[in-house]
Amino acid sequence: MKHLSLKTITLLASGAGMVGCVPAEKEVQRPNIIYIMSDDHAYQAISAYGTGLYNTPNIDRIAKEGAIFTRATVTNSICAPSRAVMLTGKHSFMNGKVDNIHPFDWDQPNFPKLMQANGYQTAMIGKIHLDGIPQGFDYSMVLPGQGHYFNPDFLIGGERVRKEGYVTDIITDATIDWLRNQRDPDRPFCVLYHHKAPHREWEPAERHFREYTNKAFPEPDNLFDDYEGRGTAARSAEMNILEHMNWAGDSKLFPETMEELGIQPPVTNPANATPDVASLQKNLARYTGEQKAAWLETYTKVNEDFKKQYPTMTREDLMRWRYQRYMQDYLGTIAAIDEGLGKLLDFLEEAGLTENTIVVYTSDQGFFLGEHGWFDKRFMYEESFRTPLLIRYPKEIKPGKKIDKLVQNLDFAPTFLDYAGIEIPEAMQGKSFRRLLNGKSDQWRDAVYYTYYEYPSTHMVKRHYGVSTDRYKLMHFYYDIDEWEMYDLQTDPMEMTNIYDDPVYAEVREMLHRRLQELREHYGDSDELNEKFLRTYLEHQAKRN
Ligand code: SGN
Ligand code: CA
Repeated sequence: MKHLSLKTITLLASGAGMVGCVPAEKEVQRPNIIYIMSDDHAYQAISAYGTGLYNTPNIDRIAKEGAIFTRATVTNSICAPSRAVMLTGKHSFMNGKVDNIHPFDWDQPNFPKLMQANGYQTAMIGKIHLDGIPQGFDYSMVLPGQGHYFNPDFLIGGERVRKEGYVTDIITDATIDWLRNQRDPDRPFCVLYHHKAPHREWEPAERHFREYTNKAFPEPDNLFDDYEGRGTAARSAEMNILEHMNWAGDSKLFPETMEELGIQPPVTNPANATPDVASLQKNLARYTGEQKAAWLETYTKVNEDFKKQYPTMTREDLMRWRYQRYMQDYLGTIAAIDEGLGKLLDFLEEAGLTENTIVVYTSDQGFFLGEHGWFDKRFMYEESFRTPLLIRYPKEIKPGKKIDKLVQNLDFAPTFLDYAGIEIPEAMQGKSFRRLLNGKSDQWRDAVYYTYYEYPSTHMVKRHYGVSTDRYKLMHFYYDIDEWEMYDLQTDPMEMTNIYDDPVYAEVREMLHRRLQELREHYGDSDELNEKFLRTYLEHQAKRN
């Protein structure tokens, strides 16, 4: 790999076409990249997407001053695999990290390593969720595993350090500090600013739980979905807000309240259940005395209020109450993300970095916010398949741009390399979407491929793979079932009716089967690979039990 000059690189004025060649036409400064990613941040919880659920003024600034992708999706809707895809630009079955269980091989190429080798300074601050020492970063400060919201531990250059405070604020401050004080101002940088929030169990900062426990949010139309019209996978998944969410760990009922009212922890697959009361106790054990006192003051009110209502509540009322509790805490954690982003954007302005810095906001996947009665992700259904994606780069992106092309997290690595003027390795399976952003072309793929593997596991979402075009979706659920589902996203955007056997759609079904097969061949996926990953998964589970 050729090393490029430190501060500047000679690039073709035309943009994307310059990858790999360096003709002497025009000197331009290489852009900086700030790649912001949250964990489980549903696009429904960003006001720029117009869903009317929640206000995110600072995230919206990126869309106003740059571009918003309305149909960005992930290739595998779960945390660690999504991160592996973003780093490597390869599908899960090619980079090997198919689920949260299989190990990730840091020795394989990734985009930060390539940027580092080409004169960029690289930093990784926040949640990475991939075991082992991160490779490709000059500086790393990462949460071990899932990390904690309050007084979290970090691995700084591999050494464990406990930091007092709230995780989102700590990650924001560390990122701004690195940008302000620790980097070499003469070299371009690429920093991964990755939040733990809004991952379960949802613990907002004190300033936010005080405020959010008093708020009410609109319900989705299919909160009371009975899963008729879908297949076995939807009916057997364990992610219903009323049936499977923890009362203590998630809804913050105190163990005494549960006992007094005779409320039992949810019934979930015993091998995979997250303990209910123990979860809450474990999280609270990290709080300082002061943090805990504030927490108790707020959530005691919640418990007292619930105890008064409970005797007369129907199942519907209970679902409604739990949905509100869920949104109060989930959105409460996003409030700190939005504030932090505001601080970062202000810093960029102050430091004169706005013009030449690409700011990307995304999530490792989408999330269900009560749609189908669910929380969590994993399914190829829209809410978890889609992910928010907003990008600002004043030099190349006109403000207020809206793009509905089918981009994926697979495309991030090639896009970043393209902007940095670094050759995109052939082995990367994604495509740079720079030309969609700068308006040079609107040629793009017409279908995307998806895989999901982690089953049997927490939430019990069955193994599946599928294809989606801009209008239709076909999915195959396999392993302990063999079922196909198909949806028309235009007539049924909430995916309530499986039309796989509907004769009206016979031709569409054939077309989707063909596209699915083509994509599986194109990306190198197969039933044999599914078998291989299933075998190692089951071996791992057998060893654990
Ligand atoms: C934990 C969560 C699950 C979540 C997985 C994976 N339970 O087990 O709800 O699906 O992580 O999430 S919790 O009660 O322990 O929070 S992922 O984002 O890491 O893939
Ligand atoms: Ca996640």
